[in-house]
Amino acid sequence: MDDCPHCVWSAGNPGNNENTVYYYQGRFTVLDIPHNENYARETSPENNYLSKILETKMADAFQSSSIYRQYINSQVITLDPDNDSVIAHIWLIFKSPRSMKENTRRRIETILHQTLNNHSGSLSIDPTSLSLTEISKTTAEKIINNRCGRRARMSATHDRVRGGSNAQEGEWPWQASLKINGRHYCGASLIGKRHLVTAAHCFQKTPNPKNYTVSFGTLVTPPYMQHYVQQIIIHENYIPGEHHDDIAVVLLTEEVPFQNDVHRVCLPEATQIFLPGEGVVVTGWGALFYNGDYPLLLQKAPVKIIDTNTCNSREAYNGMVQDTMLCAGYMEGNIDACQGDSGGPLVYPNSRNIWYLVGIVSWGEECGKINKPGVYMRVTAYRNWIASKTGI
Ligand code: 4AZ
Repeated sequence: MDDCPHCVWSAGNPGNNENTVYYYQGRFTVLDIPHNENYARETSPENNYLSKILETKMADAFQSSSIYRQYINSQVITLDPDNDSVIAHIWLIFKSPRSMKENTRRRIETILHQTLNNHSGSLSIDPTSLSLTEISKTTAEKIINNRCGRRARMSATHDRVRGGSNAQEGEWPWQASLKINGRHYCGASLIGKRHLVTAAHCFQKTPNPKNYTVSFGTLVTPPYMQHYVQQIIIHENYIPGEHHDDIAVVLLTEEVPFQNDVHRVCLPEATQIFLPGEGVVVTGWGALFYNGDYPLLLQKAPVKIIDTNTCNSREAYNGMVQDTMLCAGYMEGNIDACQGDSGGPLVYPNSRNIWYLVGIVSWGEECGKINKPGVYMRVTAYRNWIASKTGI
């Protein structure tokens, strides 16, 4: 795990052929939790809080156990509120030599049993409720790829957008390329099986859905998993040439089959707060410099959320940044979104490494200039609008 800090999981140790990777699905009941339907919602604070505690407990237990070398990952997948308890559905990955498989499995059960039976924390768990089933790799991947904001498999080697670097396959599986007549025109983010969010100004050239296609993956051409557009929904208050309400939803003609390198990002709840200084990432196939070349490979750039007052200072945007917008980048410039990144995602990884869409690339004065960071539509401000148009 240490060589892969950003991985949801990494399969095995290359060069060690003896190990086989095994996947398990499990569940147990957390007792004495006042009934609250919010636990069921994958992005609720309640779900996230309880999942984080359980994930930390499990990771600590496995990492300090005799099978710590076999342990790859453990996650809470869903929470299911049930009277005065919550059923936690979990997902585990271990590696072990085939001959040790049954032994490892018994150890996993024993460790989980002991961990869950230990009342040292504030949570009490019914140890008799524990069940564990081996599942196939395909099933395991399907489970992860149906959740929002998770990465299935990727070796997050740390190797544009301006000032960025090449993205790895599967690193930003929600990133889409919106093309006009087959040419990359804007970025977009997959938020559901048929829905994307992007910037309203991406449709200024032509509002006809037939002129657009959508593709995924890291290479912008040739298009990977090409999809067609059924409907474009532009924010009612968007005015071409102005910056406010620069958001649109795209409905595809068909569902996108989720897989390791193509699946949806999480939408934050309307009340979620992202603080200045928080580390976020902008991705896209936009220009590497203002009026510069375009890359073939998706680029990623680490940026920071900038306080709106700072961003509205006289040297910066002098009051043009509204509270439905968010600045991200650096006041000293250099790393930034650029032309062709518009509509694309600005994402934030929470403490469980689940990725949330916090911004949509919208505008800025050129790219990477001092005191002119990128300006994004603030997704929390449009969360209810997105729900009203998509049901998501
Ligand atoms: C554009 O023209 C554009 N530096 C997008 C983002 C930024 C500047 C320009 C932010 O699409």
